[in-house]
Amino acid sequence: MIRTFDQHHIRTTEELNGLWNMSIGEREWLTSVPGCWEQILELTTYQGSASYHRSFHIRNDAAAVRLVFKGVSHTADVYVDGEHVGHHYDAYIPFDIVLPHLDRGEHELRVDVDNSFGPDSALHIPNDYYSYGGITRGVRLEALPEAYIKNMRCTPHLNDGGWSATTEVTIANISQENTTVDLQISMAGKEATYRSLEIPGQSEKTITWDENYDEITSWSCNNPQLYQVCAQLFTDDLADDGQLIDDLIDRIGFRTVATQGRQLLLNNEPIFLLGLNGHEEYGSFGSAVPFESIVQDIQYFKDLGANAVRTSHYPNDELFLDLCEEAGILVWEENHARGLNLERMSNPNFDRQCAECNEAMVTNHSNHPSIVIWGLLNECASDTEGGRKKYEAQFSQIRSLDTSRPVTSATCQHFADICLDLGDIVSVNLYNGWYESGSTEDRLNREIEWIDSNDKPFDSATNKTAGSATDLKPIIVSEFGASGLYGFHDQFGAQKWSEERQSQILEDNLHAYLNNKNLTGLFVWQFADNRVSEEEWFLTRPRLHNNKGIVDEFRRPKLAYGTVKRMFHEYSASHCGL
Ligand code: ADA
Repeated sequence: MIRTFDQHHIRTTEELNGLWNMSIGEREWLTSVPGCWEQILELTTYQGSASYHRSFHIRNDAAAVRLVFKGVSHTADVYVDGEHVGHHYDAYIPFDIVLPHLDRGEHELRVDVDNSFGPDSALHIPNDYYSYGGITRGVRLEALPEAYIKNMRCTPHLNDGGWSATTEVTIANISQENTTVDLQISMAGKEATYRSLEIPGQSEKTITWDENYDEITSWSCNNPQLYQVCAQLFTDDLADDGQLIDDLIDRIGFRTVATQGRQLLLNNEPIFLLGLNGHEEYGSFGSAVPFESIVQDIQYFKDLGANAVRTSHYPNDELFLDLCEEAGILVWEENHARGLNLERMSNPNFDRQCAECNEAMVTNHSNHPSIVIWGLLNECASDTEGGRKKYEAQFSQIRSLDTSRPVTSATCQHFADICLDLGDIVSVNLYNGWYESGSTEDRLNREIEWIDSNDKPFDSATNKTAGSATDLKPIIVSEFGASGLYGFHDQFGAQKWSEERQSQILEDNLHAYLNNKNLTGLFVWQFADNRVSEEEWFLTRPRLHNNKGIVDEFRRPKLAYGTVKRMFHEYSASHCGL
């Protein structure tokens, strides 16, 4: 499955998920796509390259064929009938390849996949999560007509209590010849028709439809109402029996998100984020999380009383986003970068690989109503001038692609960060009780005081923040937590790594944060334990896992699960209606 709903009723599509052949040198395996090679027992620690192959069948004449890869970890080289047709880096963003006409009949598809670390890879490095190997998300084959709907983007607006939306549809003409088409777009009982659109050969045209909508039910956490938006393309004689040649269906929710002072506003109402951080990973399936497990995770989030999730530290598969918006879970979606110091950020590929990730994340996911915050560059060098330049560039890139959501970055550069003025929200990762000791309330208050006096424009001449005081910004504790090894109990609750101690630390942190009027939200680090790289991490990560999950990697709840659940529910009950 690629999405939880059909995106096409007219365009012929076929999922290439299922059994593929995989080989490393002379060795061959039958394996699943989506999948990670770490699920094969003898390959659980293999890092390197592997070749995936299968055949596919073209049944009808089509002008072109599009191959959609939702995620290959982490570098892919794609071959069709032996010819190299595409190269892609970064496990966490989708890519597609449009191939001009392929004859009817069988064709060979081969994907060479590599998950090794090296200078070419600025973002996949030894880290506190694992860069698995394989075709880890779904693959789809699509038959395209000469003119096809390449993209559709829909942004809702709320003005004086009424809803409107701007829908942009991009049509691509892949033939050499000019073509003329008709386009029909429909949503929530409204429809617009554009006739005789001329599209020169090898070019694209974007149509913008602004429309007001009545009787709309807003998308919210308690009532996550979704609407289908459908674009249909016809040959240029719609009035006179035009042929339907292509379509694209997506789903949106009518909701707005904004910040005002300390508040985050959803549909103009303040909302407090009771959130969880999560890696895209499940036990022995690695980053190829089975659909059943994603559904179960969402059920856990609801059971916990959480209303938000942060996709730390990279964009997630759309199946996860689809399910979040069906369940009314808000998403902070983050670009791919974790803990990169200035030296890492100076890798010659860093800027380009980040820019590609940002662009793919925002352009592919902007229709998802669940996404309410874009995040970038978790815990990178925001305490250096060199780092600041890169933060500036990435904040501005994301804002140039989408102005409808606040942008933030989670920092660990306590009392030293020089980028706090750049984001719409200030987000801090605080590990009081685990890496630091002392009173959590005092620690938080010191941090807030410092943030409020330092989230002003930075002046590189004086190396200080400058300018007059601006409005206060929302502050989120984007990570807090403690490790607890599943099944390790200390009845006195004193020892670190025990489930009891983990639960106590979370209780103490939650108590401080849920009672602090200056916070706009919090995200527990983390929902589930995740595997980490052996290089650089084995000394501090027992079982080679980050064990701060409130469930383990197989979703078995630890004591902390009950604590978080109780405190989230108590908070919601006491703030009901606020
Ligand atoms: C950081 C980081 C997380 C994780 C966490 C921890 O804040 O953002 O990815 O590594 O620390 O467990 O120490």
